[in-house]
Amino acid sequence: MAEKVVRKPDERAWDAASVQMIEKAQVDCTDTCFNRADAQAIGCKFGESGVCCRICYMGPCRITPKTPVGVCGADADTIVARNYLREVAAGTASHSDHGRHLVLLLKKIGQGDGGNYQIKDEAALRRTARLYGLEDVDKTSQQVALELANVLLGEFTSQEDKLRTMQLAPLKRQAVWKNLKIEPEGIDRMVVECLHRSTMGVDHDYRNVLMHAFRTSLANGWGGSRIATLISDIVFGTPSPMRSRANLGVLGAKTVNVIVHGHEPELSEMLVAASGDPEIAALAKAAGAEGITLAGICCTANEILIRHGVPVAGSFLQQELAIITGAVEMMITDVQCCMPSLPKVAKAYHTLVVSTSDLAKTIGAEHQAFDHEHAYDSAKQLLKKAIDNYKNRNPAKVAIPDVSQPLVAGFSVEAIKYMLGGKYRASFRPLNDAIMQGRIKGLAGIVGCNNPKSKVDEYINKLTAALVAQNVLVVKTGCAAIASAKTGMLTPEAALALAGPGLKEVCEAIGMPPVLHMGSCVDNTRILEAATEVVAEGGLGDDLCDVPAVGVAPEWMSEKAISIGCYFVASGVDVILGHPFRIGGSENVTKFLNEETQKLFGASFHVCLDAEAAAARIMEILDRKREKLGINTKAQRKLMDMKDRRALNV
Ligand code: BF8
Ligand code: SF4
Repeated sequence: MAEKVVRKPDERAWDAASVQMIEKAQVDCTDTCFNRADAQAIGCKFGESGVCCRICYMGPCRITPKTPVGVCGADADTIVARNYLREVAAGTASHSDHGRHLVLLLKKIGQGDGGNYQIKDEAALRRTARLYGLEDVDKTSQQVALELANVLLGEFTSQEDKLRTMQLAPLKRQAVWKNLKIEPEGIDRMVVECLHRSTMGVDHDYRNVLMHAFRTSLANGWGGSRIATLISDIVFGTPSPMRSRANLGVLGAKTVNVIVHGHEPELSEMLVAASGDPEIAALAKAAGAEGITLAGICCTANEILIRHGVPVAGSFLQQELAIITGAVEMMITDVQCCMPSLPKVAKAYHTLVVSTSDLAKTIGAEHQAFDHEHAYDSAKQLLKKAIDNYKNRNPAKVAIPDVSQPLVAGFSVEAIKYMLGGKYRASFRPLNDAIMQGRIKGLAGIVGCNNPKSKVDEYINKLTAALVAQNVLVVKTGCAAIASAKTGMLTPEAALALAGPGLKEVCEAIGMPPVLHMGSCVDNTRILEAATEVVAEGGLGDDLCDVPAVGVAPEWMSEKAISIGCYFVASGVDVILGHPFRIGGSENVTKFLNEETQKLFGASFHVCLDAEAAAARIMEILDRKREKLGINTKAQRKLMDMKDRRALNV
């Protein structure tokens, strides 16, 4: 039997702040996901390969050489495909429910009932309304907001009509979906159908099951998530590049530290506003602090970073480590990626963990439901409580790592267009030209989570550096973006120093960094939007699968990442995974997802276990696409080789 391995702190994380806090956790005898991951290392092989079925109570059944089918007769293909479908359903549901909450907020604003929430970006509202074919001339923003919200609510509930948001994709891609009969109807209907199809005795043909997984994921990427991004931009503002800092060193030694953790921007936006309230500043001073520091963890961090420049305390696997600094007065959570361990970790310190969504309660956390009708006051109440807790900070337990890096983030498609073409000629033309000339080889979206099974951030950062050096423009979201931020790679200066000569030349000419932080995980749809702009601009094919672009999820862990991976592949973008799905128990399912999808979508999944293998595979894919487009001409290759050699002085 394999032996359990207990890894040293510097084998668990790449950045110095995390390593320091993992060491401190050991001194403080605090449990973290890192030692729990080591304890769980010898996982269940049936679960891992996807061949455990718990769908009905004749089981649970597991597939072995002696028992090749379950009690009902389901074989490995059926069981693996059904389990996979349920993962995609959960990932889709998470992002889409987030989107739904924002639609409901937009509706309230449209009804004049938004309380402290308003339309921040009128241009984004009208632009989006027009995307959905709504007439906005001579209408107030409130009227447009209400009409748009009603249309978007229909995207969730539609029983017969196909999703309207799909029409934002290139026409040729829409035809692919139509021919394959995977255009989704309402988002909610897709998720319900996943559960129906995968219950005992329904859909047993693994291909049919998996095609519905792709259909459901499209309802996420071109539905729920896209809607979440569109409305966030309308209500909270379309992001544009701004400077900030990332890592645990952003916490203040003498300030009241409040961390907002989770995903939905309604809460974090109001906390940003309330943290600037003079009354809050005065109360913090009266409590003996120099002020208040608001910082984010996980995707909510990305949301307020890209719109307000609020510093990022850390990514997903730093949520416990932030508390272990001993300097966090309050951690406020809403939904998704908030570990149930937080109150237990907090017990060893003075941190108050407050949950705010009725969807998400945790034993040991104080629950204070966020009052959307009195959002500003509700946020202020939370901050006041945090200030009150400052007196309980125990200096003997405080150790804030002196580690943080500067960054630039907030590259929405609008912002990229503006950078590329200027205010009056905003367009993707210069990017397309650079790709066609071979100065930029292609685009890579490096996205997704961290996973304590591997050394945090290592794969993400090594891969980013390797791709940038080979003239690949890298766009990022989620925790993968935070990983780059923590290395300093999100400053134009640092990234340019790593960039290959062609990419460097283009970025310097345009004034654009070679690694672009585009937002949170729902903002992966911005990557699809950017790829759609590239297609629309012309010269690089007429479908997303023609564009030299890939998606990568190096250290993924969440069901949301599975759904994202599926909608990328179904959209025609190859996806590299740093570790495989739980499908190894079915050769057919593995072959379908990793090979056959190429024929259907022009893209598939590829598993590359380390950054070196991933970089090589990505360059291969980009090269193949370039060849197909006819832009890898010998003359261009020779020119680039000469330029590369000149830049390297050889
Ligand atoms: O939604 S990247 S660990 S925080 S799931 Fe979670 Fe993964 Fe981070 Fe954002 Ni996305
Ligand atoms: Fe077993 Fe079939 Fe029930 Fe699954 S659905 S638990 S394979 S009997």
